[in-house]
Amino acid sequence: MSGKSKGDKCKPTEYTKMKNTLLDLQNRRYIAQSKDKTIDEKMAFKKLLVDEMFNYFDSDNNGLVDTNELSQVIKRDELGKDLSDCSLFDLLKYDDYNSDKHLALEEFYRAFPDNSQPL
Ligand SMILES: [Ca+2]
Ligand SMILES: [Ca+2]
Repeated sequence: MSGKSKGDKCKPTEYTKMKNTLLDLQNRRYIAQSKDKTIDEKMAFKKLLVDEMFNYFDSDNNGLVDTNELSQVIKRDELGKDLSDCSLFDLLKYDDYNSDKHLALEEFYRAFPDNSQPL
C-alpha cells in the first residue's frame, strides 16, 4: 500500500545484478552452514543454491513464494537499500512466467539459470 511502484526503475542489467547479489547472499549462508563441502560439488552447486534460496524465501513451505514472503525476506536480510533500483518484488515482475503473482521453484530455476557464469 505504499502507492509508489519502485519496479519501474529496475532495468534488466540492475535486475541481473540484484539476482547475483541474492545468489551471493545464499552462497554465504550455505558456506557458513556446511564448511566440510568440497569445491568439487560446484556442478550441482548453483541449482542447490537456488533450491536453498527458494526454501528460504518460501517460509510457509507451500511451494510458492508470494509478495508477503518477499517482504519478509527483505526485512530479514535488510535488502531494502542494497539493491539499487531493483527490489525482490521485481522477481515477480520479470520471472513470474505464468503471471499468477507467485514464484514457483520452476520459475526460480528460470530466474537463476544453471548455465550462467559461476559465482
Ligand atoms: Ca509460500
Ligand atoms: Ca508464477
